[in-house]
Amino acid sequence: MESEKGTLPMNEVYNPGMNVYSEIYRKSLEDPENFWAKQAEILTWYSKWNKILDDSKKPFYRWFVGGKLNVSYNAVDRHLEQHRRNKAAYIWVGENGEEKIVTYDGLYRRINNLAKALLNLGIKKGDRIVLYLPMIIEAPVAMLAAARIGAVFSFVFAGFGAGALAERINDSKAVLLITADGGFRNGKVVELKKIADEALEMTSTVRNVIVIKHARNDVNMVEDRDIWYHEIVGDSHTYVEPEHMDANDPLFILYTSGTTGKPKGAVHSTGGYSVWVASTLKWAFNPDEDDRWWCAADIGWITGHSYIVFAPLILGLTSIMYEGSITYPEPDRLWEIIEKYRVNILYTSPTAIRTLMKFGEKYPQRHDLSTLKVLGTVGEPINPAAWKWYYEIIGNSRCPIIDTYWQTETGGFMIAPQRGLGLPPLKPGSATFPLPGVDPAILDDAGKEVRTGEKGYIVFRRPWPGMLMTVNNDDERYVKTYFSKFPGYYYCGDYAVKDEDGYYWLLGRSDEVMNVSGHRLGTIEIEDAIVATGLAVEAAVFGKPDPVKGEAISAFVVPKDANADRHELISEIRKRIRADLGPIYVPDEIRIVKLLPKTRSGKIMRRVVKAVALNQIPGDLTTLEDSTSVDEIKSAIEAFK
Ligand code: 6R9
Repeated sequence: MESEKGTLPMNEVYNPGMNVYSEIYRKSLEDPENFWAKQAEILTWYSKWNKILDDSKKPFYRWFVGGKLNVSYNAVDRHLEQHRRNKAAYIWVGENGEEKIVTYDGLYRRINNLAKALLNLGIKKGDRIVLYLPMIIEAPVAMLAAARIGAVFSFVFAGFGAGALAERINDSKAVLLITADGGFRNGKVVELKKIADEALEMTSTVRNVIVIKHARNDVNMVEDRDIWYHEIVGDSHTYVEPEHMDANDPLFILYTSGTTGKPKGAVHSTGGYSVWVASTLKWAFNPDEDDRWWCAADIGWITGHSYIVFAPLILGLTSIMYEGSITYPEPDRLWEIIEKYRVNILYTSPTAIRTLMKFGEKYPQRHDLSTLKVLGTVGEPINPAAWKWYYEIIGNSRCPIIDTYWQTETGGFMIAPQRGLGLPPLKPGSATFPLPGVDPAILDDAGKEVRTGEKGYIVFRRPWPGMLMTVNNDDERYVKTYFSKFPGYYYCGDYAVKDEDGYYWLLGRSDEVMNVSGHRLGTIEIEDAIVATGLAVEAAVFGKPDPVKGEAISAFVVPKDANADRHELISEIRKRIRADLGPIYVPDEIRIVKLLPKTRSGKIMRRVVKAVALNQIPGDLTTLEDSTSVDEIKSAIEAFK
């Protein structure tokens, strides 16, 4: 491992205070009750819990049982009394350079106004609300207004298509949708309301749609259903008393891809989740009161939920929020924003770094990046070349890189260097050590721990406060997905290895899930969508290694009409996937074949398609039904050479 990846000389960022980490980590495992009781003071509670962890219904763990709190109170109200009333909560930057500064007081007023409007629309505690929004201030406002009145929100990333949105509305049985006329991306308007209208044709639970005027594109307002945001939220000084929520009331549902065609709705709790995200941000990045924190993710993903909205607001920080592409109008957008707003901490993804690296050093060199003191990454393992560029060119060899390994389901960071507890010497590509309370192990197929340096499946041996409570409407799937491969242990679906110094290296997914530009996409979801176009009888989708995206989507498709024009067919499939699932799901390559390799029981052997397509040895073929299918894949590849 060492010789392969190497350890950079890190004296600048090596903090021998690692013994602080070791001590706290040890306490967190030896005496979790006291540890979490103390840690939970990071929040303000209306009333304290009577039990830290209830594990009587494993694996449905419940944290801070009986505790009462409100997340919107914790994220905003309490800061007004703590001298943060006029502190910026968000510095918002639009793609066209427009800027807006929203103070904690401004956020407070917006949240109360919307909360009132929601109550007026008859939204009650426990109701489900879907948010389909671009990166605008109203996004955190809507999340916190929902939390204030106890409604459970589900955010759908604005890059998703109508089919994906409809599926999430249906699964969550949402009664209200909040969207915008449009959002900006690469200088163009994405017509969100139009997509939402299409989705609503496929759903029946939504009573009202609140529409935010943002891009000012024309929209169709449906009478008695659609309402303009600005018409229902005046700027009067309303106050809505925050609901006293139970620590185990759900805060939100966020859908994520899994190994079936249907996305899973991870349900996160009010208390445990909030304690976890605020604690992990502090431990890993240790931001100062006056730091400007920039998590450059989209709010529609878990990274944005936890580290653009909940954790930084609970800690009372100032965040940068940017709507738009990182390469628009030029590939120095990120660097320009860092210089202009004197950003201190940047948290982004390896795929973004690789994208910007391609354009060369001249773009970052145009800007003064000297305010940066910490850098972070998330979403996939970071390759040493990208790590080095980020460290040397962006951080000027001064800033530690906090590589955070975690998932939608974990709520917050699980394995990461922890600046707040004493940084270890960093090794490029390793997420280093577990956070307090996180108890990882690496297992082989038989469930036995592998030896140091051996690859296996990473699991967590005990629950942690930020873990999902269940899968929406599907307790069985929760148990099956996370706790059945290795009974009693939380199974992440990733491979990992631990080196001789105890560092964890994450090595990618061990299941049928791809990681495309840091986004988790299910192969089967895309296959289903391809077949649903009616143009194909079957499809096999897999991730093909890609220097920028990590993985690119490759699809082998058996057409319904063998005589159809290939080019037309391919472009029609692309078009329909874009509209149904969204642009991020559109395959990078589609190849037409007559048949696909299958087992005798009829299952498509994706592994064989992938191996043959990548010119690797396909492994065991004894279960293959028709061996000519392998030649088919080979000749489909040949045809494109
Ligand atoms: C936060 C987030 C989760 C999957 C996860 C793993 C991959 C995320 C990583 C990483 C290696 C890191 N992943 N961070 N792999 N090193 N630092 O990305 O959530 O979208 O649910 O994806 O992403 O494969 O299982 P999510």
